[in-house]
Amino acid sequence: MDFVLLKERITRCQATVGVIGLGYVGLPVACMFADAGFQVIGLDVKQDRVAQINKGQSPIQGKEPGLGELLARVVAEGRLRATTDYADLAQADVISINVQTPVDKEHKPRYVALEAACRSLGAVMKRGALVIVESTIAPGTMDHIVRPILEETSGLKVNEDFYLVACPERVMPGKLLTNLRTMNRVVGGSSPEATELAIAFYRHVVEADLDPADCITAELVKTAENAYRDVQIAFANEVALICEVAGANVWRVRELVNKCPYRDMHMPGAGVGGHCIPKDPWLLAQGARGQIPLRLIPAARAVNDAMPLHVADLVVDALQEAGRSLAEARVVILGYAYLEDSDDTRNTPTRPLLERLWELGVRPLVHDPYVPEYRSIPLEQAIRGADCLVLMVRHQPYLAMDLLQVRDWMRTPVLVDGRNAFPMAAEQGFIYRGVGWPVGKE
Ligand code: SAJ
Repeated sequence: MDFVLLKERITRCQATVGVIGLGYVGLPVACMFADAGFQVIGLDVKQDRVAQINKGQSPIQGKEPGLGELLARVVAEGRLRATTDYADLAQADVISINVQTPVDKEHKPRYVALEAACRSLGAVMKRGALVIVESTIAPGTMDHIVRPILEETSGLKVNEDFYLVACPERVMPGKLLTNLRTMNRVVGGSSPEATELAIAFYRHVVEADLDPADCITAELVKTAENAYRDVQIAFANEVALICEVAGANVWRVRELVNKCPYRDMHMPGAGVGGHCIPKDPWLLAQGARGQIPLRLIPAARAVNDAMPLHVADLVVDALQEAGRSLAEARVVILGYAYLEDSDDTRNTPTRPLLERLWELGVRPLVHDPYVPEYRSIPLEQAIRGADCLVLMVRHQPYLAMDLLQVRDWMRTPVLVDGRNAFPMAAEQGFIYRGVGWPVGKE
């Protein structure tokens, strides 16, 4: 395997690049390496997505500044082509794998897509290729799953016949291209040569640090950085619950806690959604291989998963004060996406909230300006005649509402605030409940 030749081809952008998985991560990756000057072959199993991309149209909904234009340009220039056929990757020098790695109901990783990608790639991969896994994976996955499958299906041996690297993505919906350029990356190679090749590769698009490591370190960093965030959010949520009964406003408490050096109390809220934070703590936990008792990570997940149910309790409490029975109350949920000004609904906290309210006999109406199935009713029409608004996401159109006008549209002015979006609502005549707000003096 000619390390020098491959490094030369990568450095000069002469390497052929394959990107497996053209979703939220893979598509921006494919576009950015095409834009850097590489010939890129994008592979996805969804024929309609491949067709859309080959027409220069982005299949990604929501606001992704620059992605649509970049995709159209690199496709028009012939630098990016999408395919469903793995045989098209046979000549690829560098292949990046960006497929989803969810966890199941038992919080165990579901590697169906990853294993399928490795098997299909292994069957066609050429000798001397550099394979990079960007998906977030449990510590040990490269060694126990990715490497064995690639070796078995290719007949090649890692570090002798091909290079293997774990380089977990760090992107957020709404900032995909910026994140890929500006966020530091851990480059975890199966050998120092693999790491060196991957750093030369990423140097073409990443302006930030490219930190060399081995595979297991890269797997641990990515899952730990997101488990860190989940634990921090859970701490803020538990302090919010304490504030409600103790009679203080958690937002003032948080402000003053964070004036103390080395504190960074996160934001309490209606729950934790998305494709990263609810999942990655379980991937990290998997790395313990059942050999140590894990208490903090599962507890944090339980605290955060309970927040939408707490919001349901606030709804019940507020309607009781307003004298509206649950059966008759017209409850409107504002926000189905998991994150502000995004259309991404994966693991949205609004779903368990809805399930809980249904159990209680409430039949809420859901509104979300970015999610197709919930944006057909205009906001004013959704609010008119309502007895309770439940703010779950800080979408800009909600923050821009004139609450006095909203109050006049409603039958009963009740506002339950899951994200501290309307701290002045009580002064504006609403029966108000907020996560972390004092429920009322004893
Ligand atoms: N959330 C809170 N309180 C907080 C922060 C977030 O309740 O203090 C909730 C959000 O409402 C949302 C969920 O948690 O429902 C996740 O929010 P997020 O800001 O973490 O956004 P994500 O899911 O897109 O996470 C990504 C991750 N980025 C990468 O994996 C590269 C995460 O590591 C980042 O920290 C996060 O973006 C970010 O910084 O925005």
